[in-house]
Amino acid sequence: MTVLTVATAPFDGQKPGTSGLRKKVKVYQQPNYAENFIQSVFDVVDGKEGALLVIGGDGRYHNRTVIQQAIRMAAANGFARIMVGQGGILSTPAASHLIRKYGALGGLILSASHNPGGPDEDFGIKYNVSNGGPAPEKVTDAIYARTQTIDHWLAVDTPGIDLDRIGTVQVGGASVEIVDSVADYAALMEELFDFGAIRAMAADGFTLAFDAMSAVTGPYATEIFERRLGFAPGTVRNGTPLEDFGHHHPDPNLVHAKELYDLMMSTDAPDFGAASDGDGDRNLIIGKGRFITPSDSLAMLAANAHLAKGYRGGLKGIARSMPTSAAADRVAQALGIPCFETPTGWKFFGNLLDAGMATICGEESAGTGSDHVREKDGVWAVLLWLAILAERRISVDALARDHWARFGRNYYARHDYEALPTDKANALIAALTAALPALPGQSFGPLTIAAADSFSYADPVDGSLSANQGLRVLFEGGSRVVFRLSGTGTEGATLRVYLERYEPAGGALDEETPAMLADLISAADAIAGIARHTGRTEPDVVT
Ligand code: G16
Repeated sequence: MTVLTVATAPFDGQKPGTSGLRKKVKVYQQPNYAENFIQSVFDVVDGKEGALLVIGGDGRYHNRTVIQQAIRMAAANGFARIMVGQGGILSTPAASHLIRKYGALGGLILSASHNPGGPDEDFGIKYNVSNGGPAPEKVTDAIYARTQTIDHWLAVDTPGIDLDRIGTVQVGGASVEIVDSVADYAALMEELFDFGAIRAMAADGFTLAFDAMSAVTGPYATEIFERRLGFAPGTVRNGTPLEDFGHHHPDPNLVHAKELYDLMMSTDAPDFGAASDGDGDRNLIIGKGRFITPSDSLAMLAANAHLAKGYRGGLKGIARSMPTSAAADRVAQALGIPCFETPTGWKFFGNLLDAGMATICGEESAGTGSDHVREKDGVWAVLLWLAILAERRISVDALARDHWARFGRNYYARHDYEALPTDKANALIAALTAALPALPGQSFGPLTIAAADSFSYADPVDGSLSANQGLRVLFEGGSRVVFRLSGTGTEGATLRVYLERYEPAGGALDEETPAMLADLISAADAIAGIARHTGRTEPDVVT
């Protein structure tokens, strides 16, 4: 075998964000760019000799090119085995499962998640560690440091392999296994959920619409929902992964999954509607005539999880990211289990899951998951909902009303201001950070500020500290506004404003969310000067 040593120069100085390194495809197509990042990963991980590496992606444009190169590089860097999803396809949760099941050292996941794909759109690479979860900050910091000094990368000098043929081939000293992208994941789902009960509900006429958004979950959803659970052919929509996601934005929210939303609000609505994103880790849940916010979904799943086979023993704890609503906290309290509040980013759940301190986790950004893998998991969330409905045999709307009648309701919305000039967004955050100490006691319309701070997190397992994780403004009565800059955008800066108002059980539980949040929305602008700093008077996306 010939190993090429290619001279290179340090990177563009950008730090990988919450989910690896996301950039425009054109950036990734520059000579040495992807190679520099991959070599930097390999340079900082120990134990490559003789180890297994998992590689897969969401099928977006440039996926196959980078996978071929990653295989050559992994072989040259000493990995003995490389496991690749057929056609280069692995959903993020399926990749997490393969890493765990086969004891891999780690995995490269090629995705820019819910961001659009295509020659002018986005690409990304993320490294997951041996527990199957995203690399923790100490690892991403080390990768970043290495990108600043890198001067060469290694690759076996060999043509590309056939990524579509299942089987094992040799690349340099490594054996490369092309595996079925779905089989192991589907088997795990059958362990966690009583497929017979869901199949019986489907046979009784319960209907489902699942929008795979022309992204990675198509093959998973078709196998599980249509073939194994017996939902009608056509249940899975947009089920073929496309390199440009059919020109859509594979983000399962009310803006980008509008067709599904409209269907679910129509008289032809099936009983259950769901969607997942580019790489299959996010989920959108809509019942007939009833949208369930991700924060509520976490709380409702946690309250009912014991009805599903894999969770009969109950939950050890719940974890949610800070901007996620406190709905889950009330469930944890009722169950007598802890609820952890972590910074945004799935990687912060890893230690809690590994330590057995939490069983279910969730984020307002449409992510829900459990200790079955170390990523959020879109198809899993749909299956847990279906398993619960198969036991309770009520509608999504009835389940939601029942939940709010018991726990109260956290009205919730997120306003996104996208593609802002970075300096303006930073100036807004800096000014608000400076103003925080003076906020308590000030009133905005009927709302009075009780407390304001910049969120920091001390990991209860390893004690590591993460500061500046979002600005929180808490009002008397439990309402809240959170301001934070996105870590996943690829164009300028995105300001996220998270709005939450709590109505206790017995209160106004069935009102329209925008009306319930109107005072908070005005207060948020007055407090942060959104229009003044950004010139924007309306958010680009409301979810
Ligand atoms: C990623 C992380 C999520 C996190 C989200 C935040 O999601 O995996 O844990 O909640 O980013 O995004 P932002 O920083 O833009 O608010 P994904 O689905 O893009 O991998």
